[in-house]
Amino acid sequence: MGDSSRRAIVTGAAGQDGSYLCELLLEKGYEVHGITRETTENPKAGGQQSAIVWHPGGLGDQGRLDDLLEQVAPREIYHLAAASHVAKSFDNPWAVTEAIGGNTVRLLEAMRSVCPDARLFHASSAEIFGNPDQSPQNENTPLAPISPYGAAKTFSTHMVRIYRQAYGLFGVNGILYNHESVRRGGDFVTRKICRGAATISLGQQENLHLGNIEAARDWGYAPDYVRGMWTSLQHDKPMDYIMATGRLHRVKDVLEAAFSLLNLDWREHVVIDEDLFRPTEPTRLIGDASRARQTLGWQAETRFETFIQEMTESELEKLSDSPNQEDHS
Ligand code: GDR
Repeated sequence: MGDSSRRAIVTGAAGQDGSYLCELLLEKGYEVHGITRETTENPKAGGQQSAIVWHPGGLGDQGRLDDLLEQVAPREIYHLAAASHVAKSFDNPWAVTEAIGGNTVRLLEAMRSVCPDARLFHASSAEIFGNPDQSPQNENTPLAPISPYGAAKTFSTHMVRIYRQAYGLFGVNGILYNHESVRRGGDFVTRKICRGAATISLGQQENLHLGNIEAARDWGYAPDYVRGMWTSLQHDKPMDYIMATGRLHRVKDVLEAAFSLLNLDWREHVVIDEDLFRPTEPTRLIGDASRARQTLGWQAETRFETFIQEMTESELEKLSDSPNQEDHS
């Protein structure tokens, strides 16, 4: 194997963030090992997937994970694998707790026993916050999750902090606010809206069913955030960082941006579906990324309107190329 200072493991490598991050690391000359849930040797990923050394089978087995870390001896580990749907975590809380909390602990344990000098980036989430009186949030805002997903991410975030304090591991929590792209899974609201607008504009669909369109989020662009992940592990001290734009948009703003690009009025097509509302959801999730800006020189650069346009145009192009294509993301 090559130079160990440029060897990285990425969990969740086939997902939106994983695929962008693997591409960034390959560009920087890393030897990249990707762990995926899939059990085949050829999982789906964007870009240069043939250059990645794939390790299918997930993070569920401590012995296997210890062996893998020993064999690869990475300098950097990016832990992006998670059950990422907040709404679904209400339906399946135990599976989400295990997939988020259990996997993080197994990874920390493997690091502690096999490669204690490696550096870990853990993809934490804005969903660890939930008190509307504490907004915008920074790294010192008390954690107050209000979804099973958020509670599991809170647990994982604390475990990274505990391993940093107790064992001196180099563990970074990137507290990531929503971040989108053309590779976003089809169940997340931005991609669902951009795809819906494109489908309606081609006359292939009449309506789009949505939940709470008054909800607001701090939406950024995924490639900006993976740049932040890498940068956070190059700093000499491990810390937690908020990664966010600091700007709030409503779901309605996504609708306005995507539909107006296609000369459509979203009000004529959106059907509000009570079943898509969540039992609870945070209301004022706005990230203050001052620490990342001052310490790492990182900031979210891509504007909301720019990536919503890119996503909408990409959906239109995909549908025009292959009108009956299914969304398997
Ligand atoms: P979120 O993203 O839950 O914030 O988690 P999502 O895109 O699912 O929801 C954003 C907002 O849109 C509202 N909404 C709908 N959401 C979905 N998915 N489908 C709908 O039909 C719909 N209608 C309205 C939601 O109520 C919500 O307010 C994302 C994920 O990437 C997490 O993994 C990550 O940790 C957080 O962002 C930060």
